[in-house]
Amino acid sequence: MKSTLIIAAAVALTACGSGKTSTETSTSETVTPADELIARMDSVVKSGQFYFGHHDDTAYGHTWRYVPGNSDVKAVTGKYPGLMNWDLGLIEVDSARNLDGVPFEFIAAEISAQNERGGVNAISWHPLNPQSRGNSWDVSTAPLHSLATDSALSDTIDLWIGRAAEFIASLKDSEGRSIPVIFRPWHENSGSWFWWGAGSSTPEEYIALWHRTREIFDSKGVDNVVWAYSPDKDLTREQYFATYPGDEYVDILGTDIYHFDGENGVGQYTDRVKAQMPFVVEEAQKRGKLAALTETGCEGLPVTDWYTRVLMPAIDGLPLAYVCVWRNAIESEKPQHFYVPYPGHPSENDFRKFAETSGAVFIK
Ligand code: BMA
Repeated sequence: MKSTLIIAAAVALTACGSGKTSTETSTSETVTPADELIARMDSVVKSGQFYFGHHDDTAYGHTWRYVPGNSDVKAVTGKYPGLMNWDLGLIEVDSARNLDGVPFEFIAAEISAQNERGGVNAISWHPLNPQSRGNSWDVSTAPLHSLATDSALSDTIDLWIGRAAEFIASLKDSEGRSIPVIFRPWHENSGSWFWWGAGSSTPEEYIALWHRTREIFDSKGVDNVVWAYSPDKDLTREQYFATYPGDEYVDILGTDIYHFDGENGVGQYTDRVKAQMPFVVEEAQKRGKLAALTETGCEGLPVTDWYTRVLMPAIDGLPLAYVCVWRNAIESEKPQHFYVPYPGHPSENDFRKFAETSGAVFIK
């Protein structure tokens, strides 16, 4: 049963699911699972808090893989992150496992578990290059230049987007209800490292890809998606909006900004967040949308008090729906590729202090 409070909050909201604006919303309209998730995040923002997110949180950590209930975040703070991110890379070719080896069945089960505990799920997607069949980072060809004229290519992309849509539509809780998720496709497009990025597409081609994505989801009746747009760092307001799909397509205005260069990079990271997030927040509020720091983190945490000394002041005062850090890869594969401390790491106390004092939402 949906709670009346949530429904009331959802219909009262200025930000409404799937790119709707307040004027298009009426009390007679059905409240979708996406509307409910937006309302839930909006009330967290209004209470001065934000969801703390971690990619692949319960799939693996620094020293373990697929241990039921495990989480590096929980091992250190006693709680799960309020938001978990998952990636659909390789779903497009019907693989049973994603690009980091995580089975899609496992992802679906963990999304359900996170939903049951009252948490939020977000989904990113690193699909193959549909022309070369190399990975997302293969920019040797630029498929978006030919999408409008190459029907074999557009058939492939449509099939791939359709598979992502079907996976998301299939996410159900134990009572068979749709689980709302944030979907953040075609991310970091202002950089040139992905085949959909600035070096491989015009703004018009990029926007057309977003519209195509939405049309395919809509044609399948998918109503459990909260749509997030997330270009990268160092953008002016004008650059940020040059590839913006439009208010009818987006629910969350995000940005991905990472900390590089350890202690030497503290000032640069802070400047980057403070240069971009305030206008993202301002524009989100103006448009009746949510804002988020959709990806961030300091790889390997060489700045051991990064969470309280760098992240907290950088985002202080910004009404964000969530702040998500990237994954803790298993040590034997990528020893320094982790973004939250694991038990025994010198950042443990700092991360606990962050969890207790920053307003970040963690859950039991
Ligand atoms: C990147 C790294 C990669 C990973 C990809 C998708 O930033 O973590 O190792 O394959 O994200 O999760």
